Amino acid sequence: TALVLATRNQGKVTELRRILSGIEVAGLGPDAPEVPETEPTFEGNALLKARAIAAHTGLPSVADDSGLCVDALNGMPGILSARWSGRFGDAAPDKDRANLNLLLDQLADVAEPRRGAYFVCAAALVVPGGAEHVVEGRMYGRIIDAPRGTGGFGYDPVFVPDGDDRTTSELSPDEKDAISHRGVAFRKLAEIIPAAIS
Ligand code: ITT
Repeated sequence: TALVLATRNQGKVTELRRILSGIEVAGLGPDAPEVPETEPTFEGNALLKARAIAAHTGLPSVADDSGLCVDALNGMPGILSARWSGRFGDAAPDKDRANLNLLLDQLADVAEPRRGAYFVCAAALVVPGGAEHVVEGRMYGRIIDAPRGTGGFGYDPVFVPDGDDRTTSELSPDEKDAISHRGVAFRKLAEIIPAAIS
């Protein structure tokens, strides 16, 4: 194994395997530690997760901390995006839908011109006993008022990226990767990875 993906989010795992194709990656084992996200920034939390898994496995590890920042909500849910509705963990399969419904409720009285939002992804690489890197990607767009599409995960069914009329759930996987916060961040990280882990 060249690299461990320090995430329990299956939507991220699917996308990261695609974006990092060509690099050998492994998922987390069942005994991997839970890492509390205690930092106030995406970068800080991505580094916390990558450091913890690098220490646990002794292998170079990459982590993704990401979220949706909504203009009319002053940047919320931001770093709280995964746990906004109060549901936690892998045992809550309806968590994504609960978060999405909360977002639609909060924006119910917000008119179209004020429904701007962007996704952020911080991508961290930690090599045991070696370097640490963290880079960021963003995708700008707006929140529509009812979910559309079946692809992606999380808030994708209500996010329409700038320059398109479809939600990121309605894009093909390749189309989403080409413009997404995660695609931008991890393509940057992929340029660093070969030298960093050799
Ligand atoms: P790990 O910490 O195990 O990686 P997590 O889901 O808890 O998993 P985050 O704290 O980074 O990860 O939360 C990211 C949340 O932001 C995610 O659960 C979605 O709700 C949302 N999100 C991030 N990227 C997204 C994307 O591409 N499309 C839709 N929603 C996204």
